[in-house]
Amino acid sequence: TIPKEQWAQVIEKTGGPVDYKKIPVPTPASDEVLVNIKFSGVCHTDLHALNGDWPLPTKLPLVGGHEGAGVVVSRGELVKDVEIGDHVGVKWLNGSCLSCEFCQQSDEPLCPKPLLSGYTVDGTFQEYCIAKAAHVARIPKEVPLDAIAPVLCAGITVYKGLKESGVKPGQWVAIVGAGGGLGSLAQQYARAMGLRVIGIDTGDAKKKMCLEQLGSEAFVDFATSKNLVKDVQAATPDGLGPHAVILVAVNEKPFQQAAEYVRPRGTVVCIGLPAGAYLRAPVFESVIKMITIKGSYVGNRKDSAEAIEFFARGLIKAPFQVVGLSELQMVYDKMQKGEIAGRYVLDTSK
Ligand code: 8ID
Ligand code: ZN
Repeated sequence: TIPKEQWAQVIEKTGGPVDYKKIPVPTPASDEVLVNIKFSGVCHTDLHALNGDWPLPTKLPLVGGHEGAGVVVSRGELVKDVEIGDHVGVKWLNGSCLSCEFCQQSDEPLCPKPLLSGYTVDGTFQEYCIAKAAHVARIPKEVPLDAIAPVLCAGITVYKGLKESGVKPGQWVAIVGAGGGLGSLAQQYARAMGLRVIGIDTGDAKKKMCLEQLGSEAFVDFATSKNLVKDVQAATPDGLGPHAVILVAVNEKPFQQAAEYVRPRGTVVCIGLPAGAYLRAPVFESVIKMITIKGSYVGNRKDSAEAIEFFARGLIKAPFQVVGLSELQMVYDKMQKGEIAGRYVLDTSK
């Protein structure tokens, strides 16, 4: 039976704090499902939402969260292809119109009228969350719901970003922000896709994790390197730099360095969204090296299914720590300081 009230983490005003309190359990509309969220990852996007970092306002009050893994407990009358008891994921893209040009061509993240979990609609930092049935990710029953949670944003996003980079098996990719949530998964997806990886981040804990656990063949510490551009290029055997750069850092500087060390004909993929940041690249080198610089934004439903399939096949193992939903503020404090190696996952029952 579905309770009338539930525990949730609620933001009353931009800048916080988050308030752990009881709120009503919502009722799904005709094309929606109600998901009993068991676990939710905490993405840096949730912290950007709390801090009001972006030029797009959030709803208020707001329940954040968009890496929710759980069980369908009720559904609207139009929902035919999701069953009660199915395991599903609630993603950043909670819903889209399904009829615009972008939705028609499977570019639904570009829909001009998206519903964004934990941003424009309430998200997964609650026990019961609503999502459009057409957009929930299908999770096979044998996949653990705690470990799959970070895949539902971080995993999908980096998998899509790697595909968008156009790199081929055997080529080199630099992951910038390798020690964080997206970065740790990016190394695992890159390895599973046959790529060779350079991790860029800072600190011995993240270095050890990248080299010993996640599959980076080289690690460059951005805080201690005397010449980052040279060090990254030197990590490739011919010294010409990585074929692609995946930027998942939350800092403007690396967005201005990547074009300098990427290999000629290479691609810089921007994914991280630091507040107020601008891209910068030298025109001369960008031209004579024929560089591509592009953005990549989450993934469509097919990318999502593929990212989950890689995980289900046992190819993706990234570290995560589980704490109670009630401890979200502690996770935000650590994230703000850059102290999290990997991902935190919240157990909504605690
Ligand atoms: O679809 C999208 N484009 C999308 C999807 C999901 C998340 C974008 N994002 C964005 C988030 O909003 C956030 O801006 O990706 C960014 C990374 O999210 P995250 O992985 O959840 O953040 P994190 O766990 O805090 O990791 C960030 C890492 O960056 C490192 C930090 O040390 C940390 O490990 N870092 C920083 I800050 N500056 C760096 C630098 N100069 C750096 N690493 C290398 N060089
Ligand atoms: Zn996210």
